[in-house]
Amino acid sequence: MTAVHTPAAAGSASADFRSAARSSVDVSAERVSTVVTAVLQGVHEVIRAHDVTYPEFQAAKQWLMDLGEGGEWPLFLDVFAEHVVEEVAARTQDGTKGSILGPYYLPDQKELPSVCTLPMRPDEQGTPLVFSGQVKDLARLPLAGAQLEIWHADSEGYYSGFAPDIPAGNLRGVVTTDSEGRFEITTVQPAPYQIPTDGPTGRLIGAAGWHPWRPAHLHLIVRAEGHRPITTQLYFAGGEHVDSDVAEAVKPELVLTPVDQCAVYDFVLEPA
Ligand code: MBD
Ligand code: FE
Repeated sequence: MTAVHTPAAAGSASADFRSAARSSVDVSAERVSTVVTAVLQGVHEVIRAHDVTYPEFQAAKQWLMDLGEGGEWPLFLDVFAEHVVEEVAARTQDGTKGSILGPYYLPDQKELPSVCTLPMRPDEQGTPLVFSGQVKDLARLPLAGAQLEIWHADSEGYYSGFAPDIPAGNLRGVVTTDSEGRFEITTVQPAPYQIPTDGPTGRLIGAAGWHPWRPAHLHLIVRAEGHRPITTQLYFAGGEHVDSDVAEAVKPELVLTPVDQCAVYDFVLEPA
């Protein structure tokens, strides 16, 4: 299970993000000043409290330059900061718990019926996994025609679109629920994800003596008309790193317990 990730592969999350996220938020000067001042005060405080030296400051500057040049800003921010943004968003969210989007989402994937198999290579490796369930509203009434965007790593921890040699769209799809809000998706068990150890994010993790792993997970965005979409992830009970996710994105409500390679999960969406 030692997947070899190249920084270049992780880096393409950067170009993808840039093209997808051009839509800018309307932010007042007051808001910019408030938030940016607070960020800078935090940095100043750390420098004072820890007696940060000139060589350390220059090394940090060099590392930040490497992070940008390596295209790893999306990876770094989604691993180390997104979980707190999600925590704040979750303060007003009812229904199924959310989790972070991460750097490997791609829009416009293959549309699939309620009972389906995700696009995969003819010789796709890995243990089969049948993931089924129902999408419901807060009153637990089924949501017919809901959409589940699903994407996950392969049995070596690689994502299509971000690793060489994996066909576009592999292990990604947009599934529509049936008249009872049900779905049944056949795929393969993903492997844990290792942050590429040879890029700037991995070098930082190594330098700090942390571990670079996320537990195996399925990514989902679940949408239904008139309802607030939910971005989440599902994990596997007893899996490696479930209790020590480097991205701190595991919630107890999001852990599946598969039986005979079948995992069941019902999603609950709140009104928009
Ligand atoms: C992942 O697969 C992921 O989901 C996140 C959030 C960060 C890095 C890799
Ligand atoms: Fe992921």
